[in-house]
Amino acid sequence: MNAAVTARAHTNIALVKYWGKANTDLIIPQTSSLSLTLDQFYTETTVAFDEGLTSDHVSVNHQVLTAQQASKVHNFLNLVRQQSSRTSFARVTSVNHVPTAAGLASSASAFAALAGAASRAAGLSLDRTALSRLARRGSGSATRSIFGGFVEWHAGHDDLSSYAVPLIEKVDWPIAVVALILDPHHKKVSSRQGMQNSVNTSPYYPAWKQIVADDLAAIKPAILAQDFTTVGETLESNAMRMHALTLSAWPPYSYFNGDTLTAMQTVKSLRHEGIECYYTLDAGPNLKIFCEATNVATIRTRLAQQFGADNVIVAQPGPGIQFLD
Ligand code: 2P0
Repeated sequence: MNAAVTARAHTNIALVKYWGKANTDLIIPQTSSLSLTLDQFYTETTVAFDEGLTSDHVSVNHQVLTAQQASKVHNFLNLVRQQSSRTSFARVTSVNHVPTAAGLASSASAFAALAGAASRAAGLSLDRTALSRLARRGSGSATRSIFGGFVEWHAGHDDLSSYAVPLIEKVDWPIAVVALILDPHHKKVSSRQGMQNSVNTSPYYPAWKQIVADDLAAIKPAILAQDFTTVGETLESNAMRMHALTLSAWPPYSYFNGDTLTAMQTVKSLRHEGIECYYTLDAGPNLKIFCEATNVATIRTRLAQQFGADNVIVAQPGPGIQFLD
């Protein structure tokens, strides 16, 4: 057996969303996107290639996956084997410190950690750009989780040109993201399926591409200037316009539930009371509320009263991929 390698990667929340592929095999997106890596949600993955195995062996959160459940991981390991001299199967052990498929983008941290651990265990020595490209082949949002802080994924046009770059890795800005878990269960429409449906059937898709270009142009200088209001307004409108692509698709669908709408109203009430904060949502009903650190306690208390303290998690900007040896 070759040496085992363990990598830890954090998840990220997109402030300007990725919602649609131009190339589904290579996972080249229709647009660029921009995210913030979070410290509270991460995946630790250990990979060892082992000549003694007769198939890839994958466990997630201490449960062994069936061949069907592990097919994405197996396909990903095939890519790593193609890029390296390894031919043997691998043992993969992964633990998510994030509510799986709760719309907290666990595939981002999972494939970023897998890209790091598998490539190193296979004897490859990839720089972070190459790691970002490799992670992209597992899941689009994983492209960005190689880096910490504010990260932009340049859409590019092929495998070589589509990767993430950090905008600010060490965030010296007292901000936080309050995650509100409204439903921890698996989503009914996967992101992969949902975004493809939007690309293929939403008449608003061309407008979305222009919105993303405009929002990126607005949010990048605002982040650099620590202009909280512009960042907040941009991320909230971007999220709602992404979700408009689900309602305008055919057949239409939505990731919102009733509590999602109630929680949006709470954020608006807080703003009305002078507590400036903004929400975003991914492919699930849970809100992530972007706020200044000085307002975290007030927001947390309000959400805990309404939705239960266990459902409120406060995150700060987090780091890029780390190797644990
Ligand atoms: C994002 N999401 O930018 C967007 C916003 C969800 C909403 O990327 O098919 O799991 O593996 O590339 O990355 C979630 O989709 O999809 C996602 P695939 P992924 O974070």
